Amino acid sequence: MKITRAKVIVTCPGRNFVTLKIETDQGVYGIGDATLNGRELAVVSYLEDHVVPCLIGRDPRRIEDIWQYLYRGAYWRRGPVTMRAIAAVDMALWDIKAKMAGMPLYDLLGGKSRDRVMVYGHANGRDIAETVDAVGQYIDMGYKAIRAQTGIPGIKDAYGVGRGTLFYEPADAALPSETGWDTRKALNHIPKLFDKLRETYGFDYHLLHDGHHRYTPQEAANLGRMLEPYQLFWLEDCTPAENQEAFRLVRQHTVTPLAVGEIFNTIWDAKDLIENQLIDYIRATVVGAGGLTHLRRIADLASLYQIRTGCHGATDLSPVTMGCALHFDSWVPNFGIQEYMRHAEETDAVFPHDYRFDDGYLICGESPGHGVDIDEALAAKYPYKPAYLPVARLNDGTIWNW
Ligand code: GCO
Ligand code: MG
Repeated sequence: MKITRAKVIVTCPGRNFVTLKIETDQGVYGIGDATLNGRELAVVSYLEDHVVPCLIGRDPRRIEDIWQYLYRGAYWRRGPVTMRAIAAVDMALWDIKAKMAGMPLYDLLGGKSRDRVMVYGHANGRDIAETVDAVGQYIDMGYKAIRAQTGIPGIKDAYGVGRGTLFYEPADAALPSETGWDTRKALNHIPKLFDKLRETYGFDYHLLHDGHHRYTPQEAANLGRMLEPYQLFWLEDCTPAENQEAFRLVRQHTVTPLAVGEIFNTIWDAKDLIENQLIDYIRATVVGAGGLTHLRRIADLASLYQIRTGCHGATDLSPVTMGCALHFDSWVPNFGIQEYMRHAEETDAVFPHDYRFDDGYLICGESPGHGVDIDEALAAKYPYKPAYLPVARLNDGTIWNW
């Protein structure tokens, strides 16, 4: 069996997506996601100019060998562009193998460990009252777990606040828009949000919060401690993780569960965090961390320390990643939760898929493969539109972590 063609499809049905379609001499094809929000075309070139020529003629059944070939063979290991390209190939190859076996992908991974996948949605508002209402809407839709973010008085476009209450799309401008940040104001305001949420809805729902890399370790420890009475499911990205050791300080001072990893590319980004038990949830996902082949390794390492998974699932990961993630989530023994931001209707139409939402859970489809396809004719109607993530500045103009 041979790979005969691999093609990169760029489309913007509501937002930009990069998709890889691998075709074989047996008529079976596979689909992979290669979207890197704000740097999409770098991955397109990496795939078209440097990966696709190496794939033609290879046996698509040799997933592990092709993974190692692309990872070790590049010599320049790791990084978001390389690992997204590898992830796209990996997803497409698993899709092909599962289709050939006539099995849903979870069966090939080892079979289901659970019937349904608990997801969390994003509730946000310009102020506490609006966020409290938005959380109520999620509860009414059946969600058991909700991430809550709010506007903060005195901060221009605080992280996580969208235009409506239910949708949030940060990559909103042809050049990065400028937002503000003020840690003092945030530390004063965020605990009030969770106080109100617990007072309004009680303690039966899981609540999550994303710090989006804004705090120093000491500030993150302070926030984690202040949030303890509200028993969060997790506090995410409380401090940047390039220095994994930074989480030790946070950990020493708070029992609020910690999650990190949506920008991790490989197991090496998480190794110290996991082995030193500095986190509770690992957020690496299929497209970010080299596909299913590599994400499995991260999850297995995490399982030794009772650390659970919490795959990134924002709208900048295409339905292809969501489909793969749901097969992974259905199988992985140490599953925690899956992020689920709803895609726009146009996105869902371009990527026909067989997963579905039901009462706070996503249910993985049963069709052979990962269950997500691309409608190429429809995709062609939505040409690429440059869109960047924002930047953040402190009051004195200093660039901060967005
Ligand atoms: C999340 C994330 C996203 C990111 C986005 C960047 O937890 O869902 O923080 O909202 O900001 O994926 O492109
Ligand atoms: Mg996040």
